[in-house]
Amino acid sequence: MPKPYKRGIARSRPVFRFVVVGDGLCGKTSMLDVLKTSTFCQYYRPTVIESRTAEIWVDDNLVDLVITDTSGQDENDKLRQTSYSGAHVALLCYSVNDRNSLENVVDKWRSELTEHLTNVPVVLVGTKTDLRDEPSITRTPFMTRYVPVDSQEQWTVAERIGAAACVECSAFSADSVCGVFETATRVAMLRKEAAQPKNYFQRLRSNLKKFFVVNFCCVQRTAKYMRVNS
Ligand SMILES: Nc1nc2c(ncn2[C@@H]2O[C@H](COP(=O)(O)OP(=O)(O)OP(=O)(O)O)[C@@H](O)[C@H]2O)c(=O)[nH]1
Ligand SMILES: [Mg+2]
Repeated sequence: MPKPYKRGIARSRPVFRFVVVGDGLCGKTSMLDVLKTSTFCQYYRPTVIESRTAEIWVDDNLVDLVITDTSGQDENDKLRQTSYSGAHVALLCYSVNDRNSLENVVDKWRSELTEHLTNVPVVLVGTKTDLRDEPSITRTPFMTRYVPVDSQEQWTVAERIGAAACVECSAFSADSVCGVFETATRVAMLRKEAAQPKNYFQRLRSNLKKFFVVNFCCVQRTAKYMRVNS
């Protein structure tokens, strides 16, 4: 039988909701697979929409994450737009070996996020960094589309879209995948902290409000239970 204090700890853990967006094939699902199972699959399996959970330690806090993986394909635009509700942070992905996907960060994704997420921080994520030094990409400079994106360009775009942070990873080599989610969690924590009431009276008012809401829910639940069992 589970011990009561375990339930207490589990309940007090912060929970943050992330939504992961970006062009189709840019590597969103692979990044989540590595976070959850530490395995990389080289075969492409298109996503429709999928919700996953994960636990992560950030600055000595164990945090629960609920991550919505979306489809980057245009034909799923309508469906994807239903997944934004309740998100604390948006992870906007592009692939460092595909300039088009970085251009779409500005041309497509920025406006979609602005439309559906008000006041939600965005973390710009460059994926597939293992392909940056791939000879088949770097040896074709005459095809400008295939010159990999460098960190400086990434920061310029991050500033342009007002991103809260900018990170890179490779699902293939598992390099910095956890770092991406640690950064996003820190951004969510900072945002939550900033939204906390600052002075004593604001804190007191907010705590009293929480207290009454919780107790009101308990009373309602007890009344319902008694009605059902009477
Ligand atoms: N070399 C390399 N390949 C990767 C990496 N991440 C993903 N891929 C490959 O890129 C392809 C697409 O990856 P997905 O993670 O399915 O892409 P996605 O962004 O989820 O695509 P949608 O679900 O259509 O939006 C797959 O064949 C992966 O194996 C990476 O870090 N390095
Ligand atoms: Mg996917």
